[in-house]
Amino acid sequence: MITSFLPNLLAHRQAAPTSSLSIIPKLNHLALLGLFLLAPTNVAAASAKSTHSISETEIPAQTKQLYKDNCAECHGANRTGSMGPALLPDNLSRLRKNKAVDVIKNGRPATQMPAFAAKLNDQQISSLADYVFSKPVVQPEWSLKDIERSHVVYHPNGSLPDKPKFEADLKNLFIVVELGDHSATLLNGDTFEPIHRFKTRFALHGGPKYSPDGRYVYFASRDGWVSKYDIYNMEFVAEIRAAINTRNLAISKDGKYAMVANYLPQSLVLIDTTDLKPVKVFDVESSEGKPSRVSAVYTAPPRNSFIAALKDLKEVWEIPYDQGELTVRKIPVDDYLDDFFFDQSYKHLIGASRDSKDGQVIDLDQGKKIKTIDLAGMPHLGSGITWQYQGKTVMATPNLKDGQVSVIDMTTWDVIKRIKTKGPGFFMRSHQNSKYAWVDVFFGPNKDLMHVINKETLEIEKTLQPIPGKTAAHIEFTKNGSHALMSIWDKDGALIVYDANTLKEVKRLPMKKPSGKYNVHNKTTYATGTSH
Ligand code: DHE
Repeated sequence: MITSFLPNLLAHRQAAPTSSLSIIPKLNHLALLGLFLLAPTNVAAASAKSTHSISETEIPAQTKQLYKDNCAECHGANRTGSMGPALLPDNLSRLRKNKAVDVIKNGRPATQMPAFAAKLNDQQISSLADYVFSKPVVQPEWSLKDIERSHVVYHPNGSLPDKPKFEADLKNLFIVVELGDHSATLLNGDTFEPIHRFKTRFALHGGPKYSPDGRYVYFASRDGWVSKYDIYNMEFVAEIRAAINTRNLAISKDGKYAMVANYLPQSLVLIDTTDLKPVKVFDVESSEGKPSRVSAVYTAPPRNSFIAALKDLKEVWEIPYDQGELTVRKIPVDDYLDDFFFDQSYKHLIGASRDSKDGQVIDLDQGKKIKTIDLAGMPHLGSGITWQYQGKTVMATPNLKDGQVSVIDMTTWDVIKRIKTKGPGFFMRSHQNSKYAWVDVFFGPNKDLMHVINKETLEIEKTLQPIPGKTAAHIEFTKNGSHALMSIWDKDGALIVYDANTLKEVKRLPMKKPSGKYNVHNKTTYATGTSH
């Protein structure tokens, strides 16, 4: 609901202090994936702003003992996570206390989180919930040694067959992330038949990223786990925990590196994708030593670099990986910029200002701002797409605060149209072979609607309502653009396949809150209609 989810979401666009504490347990093992307790479950749960700002020093000793006796084994003695997720305020900022109490009391279905109602009384459960939301006293650490200790190789590189274990067009496969029970489905994009369903780490975030040949897919979880999955063999091959609180990951154009963006510690972690060994940890701080969380990291293929958005510094970082030294290029900007979009040449970066009043165009070669774009509705640039309109390239972005899609001329950077929608949207998609762009109405009473915009007229051609009352979101097209796949964001949700021309439903697959879906061809070719 807009009233509940938006404050939280907007809060993420604003600076907030990072928590503190100590520790470092050693982690591993995929088999233990179900042991998760209190992290985000759904967008509704994400809705409340964290009300928990007490310090760990205010927590009674009995509560700490209760935690030690009942929780520490899975969640780490110092709450930084172990087999279960980290239970630190920043990791839980998307969760309400009453939901936390409910999970402790009743357990979490489909995981190994047990119910404590028979063992602990209401007061004890409530005090444990206070504890997990309390600010730790000592700054948590996750050093290179901790990262290395977490590293697991299930199948050494080259040990699995190179021939896929199934018949399908390997470029028209989809990975569908199902947040509802922390799973993913490998889907055939021609037949729309699931090929395999498997457990993932808890609470994945950001799009999974493919190797250039599409054989491997890399996932990042909010708890810092990076997993490499071999699609041909349908097996995880390696994992590593890069941080305590991670945002997303990006893969280099040559597929050799993964870069992981983190809030806690404030770092970027470069990983060799062969077996996920860490290569380098970049402490993210200004020249004066002021640290910053990293909002997200992006790959810039034509530049052979990674580009990072920083939460707490007015800088954009570019890290080229083709020049021997991994030197950071720090580009000063005149505002905190979150949520990036790049033109197809990666010469220009469009960033949203934290105060949400505008977007800024940065010329990456010159390293300076060249234009301010009037985007008052808080654009979600990460969801931006481009297409050809009347002989010029335009980009379009939904807005997180206003019910409108902004269409921007990418030569003049003027907003040429604001398409009114039934509410703020989160994800927007198209395909170069489709005359339509799809945008959801993620927030508010009309969350069950999906608009289909005609790219030639810039008007809404049709508004779909697949399941009244259930959030319809996140479209991705098949390789040739013939079909559009939609998510119904519900525990008892679905993936709905539409004919992308007639806009008629052709198939419905039950799924557990399918958050996003990712087509191998569209992603590995950096297609214009989708996120990169
Ligand atoms: Fe996301 C991608 C930031 C909340 C689902 N989200 C991204 C990316 C960024 C981002 C920067 C692009 C990185 C990438 O794909 O590698 N998201 C943020 C936030 O700052 C925000 C508002 C707050 C937060 O807690 O992180 C946020 N995001 C959410 C959610 O609540 C969503 C709806 C549910 C969830 O998964 O937690 C959500 N975000 C997604 C998805 C993508 C994503 C499904 C991948 C989109 C794609 O198709 O590429």
